[in-house]
Amino acid sequence: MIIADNLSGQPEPDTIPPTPLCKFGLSHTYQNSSDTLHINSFNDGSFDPEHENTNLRFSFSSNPEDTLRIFSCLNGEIGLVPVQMWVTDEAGNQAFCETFLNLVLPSNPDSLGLGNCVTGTPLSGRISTTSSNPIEGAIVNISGDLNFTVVTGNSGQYNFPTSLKNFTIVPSKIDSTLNGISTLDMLVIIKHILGVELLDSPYKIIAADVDGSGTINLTDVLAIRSRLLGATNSFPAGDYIFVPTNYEFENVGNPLQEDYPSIIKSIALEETGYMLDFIGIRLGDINDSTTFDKSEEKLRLYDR
Ligand SMILES: [Ca+2]
Ligand SMILES: [Ca+2]
Ligand SMILES: [Ca+2]
Repeated sequence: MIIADNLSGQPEPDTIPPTPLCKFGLSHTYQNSSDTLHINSFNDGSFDPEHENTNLRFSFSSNPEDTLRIFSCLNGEIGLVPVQMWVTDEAGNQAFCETFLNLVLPSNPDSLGLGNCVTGTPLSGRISTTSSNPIEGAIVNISGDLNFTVVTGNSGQYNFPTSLKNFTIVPSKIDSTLNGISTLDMLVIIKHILGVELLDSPYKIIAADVDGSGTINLTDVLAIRSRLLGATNSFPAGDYIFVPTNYEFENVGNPLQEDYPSIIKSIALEETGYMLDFIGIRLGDINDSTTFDKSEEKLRLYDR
């Protein structure tokens, strides 16, 4: 609609800025290491009040020509990037709205040649048993700026293809077999309960509390027995408990009473020296006799 001026018959000059409407966030999965996006992708029905037929121009900045922007995962543009969408009407009036772009790596960055999309050092760590043997087939989930799931290979190593500022690493492993669990483990626990021979490491104590009760008693022995007899294929506390390798227990003789960590968060890394290794404690295997099949095919999963 054009408003006519009563005296001159000329249209009134347009002094009213457009009403910018941004999409609430846009997600883009990299197809190449650098992708070009047009600002129009962010428009969600912006309009010009009282000048419906005006041609609106959209731009990333106050310069109306600034319509294209190159995003590159090589520059570390991964995750949330703030975006301003400027709207200019024919008379040059401007307004903008703010939104964001979520830049994600595809689920198979290596195959698309995006393996170089790293900013700094990729995250990697090792998961091993209490006696430093590698734990193969542990599932390692990372969440934060990106979400990935990878599986440790036969060296116990895991790698995330990029470094992240904010993340949480959570390992897990399910093993419903009796691998490493035997009557010998029951015997070791019984000796501990009787005070004949106390378990000599915090990891062994955690391994012995298979019902997760926070204490070691006959219930744990019976749970192992029940599993050995085939009555169950799991423990109430799970199959594995993971503890960051460089975590120092406050009381090595009684770790069950403290709130020890089982994940690694980026915010805590400055204290821990950027160590991303874990010790995996096989519940019920107190004498650390679990073996890992080295021939098992390595898995590498992303984005699960
Ligand atoms: Ca206007
Ligand atoms: Ca217990
Ligand atoms: Ca054992």
